[in-house]
Amino acid sequence: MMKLFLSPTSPFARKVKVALMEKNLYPDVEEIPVDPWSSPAELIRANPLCQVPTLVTGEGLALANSDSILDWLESRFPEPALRPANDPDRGRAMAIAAQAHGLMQYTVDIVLERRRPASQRSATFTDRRMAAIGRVVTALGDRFLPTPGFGIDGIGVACALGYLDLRLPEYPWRERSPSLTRWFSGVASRPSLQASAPPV
Ligand SMILES: N[C@@H](CCC(=O)N[C@@H](CS)C(=O)NCC(=O)O)C(=O)O
Repeated sequence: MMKLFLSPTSPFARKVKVALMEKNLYPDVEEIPVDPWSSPAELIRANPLCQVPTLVTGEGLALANSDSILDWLESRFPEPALRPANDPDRGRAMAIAAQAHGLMQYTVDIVLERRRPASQRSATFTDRRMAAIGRVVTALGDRFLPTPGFGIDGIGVACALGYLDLRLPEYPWRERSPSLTRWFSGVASRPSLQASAPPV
């Protein structure tokens, strides 16, 4: 039995949950919902970084960092594969997944910045992050549209866009990219995305 520390709004944790579901492994996973910001002892014991997601394997190994967890899952449970077997498709999927990961991280950065007292906020930092978010959304639609099927690239992009909708609902990313909008609508009904959707 694996254990997954997660919080309902974390896009990184959602990525791991979706991957576990797409690999049909979720019946073997015990969910441990935590708020990492309250520094729960159980999470710190497993992962000194005190972050979600943290996956504790059946052997008791605690893995942090969503991409490391996906790497481990892919080597431990290769089927169904979430990565193309060979280049150039494999490289392309990883390139898209990396953009999606950055999109999540930059959106989280803005959320954290907004939580700071007004006197400590940096408009320069927020503007820099917003500009990059805009570029990534455009690039995902123009040249980095996830490949058919729903592997690490699609999972990452869907979780990143879902998190944009949750945290920056005023940001009109759909206007920037009709092709990305169409792709997102096409995958939205997948059971893994439905079951992991953040609370509204
Ligand atoms: N690089 C990590 C980022 C994980 C992360 O930032 N998780 C956030 C929740 S969205 C967290 O646990 N934050 C608590 C903290 O940083 O103290 C990953 O890909 O898993």
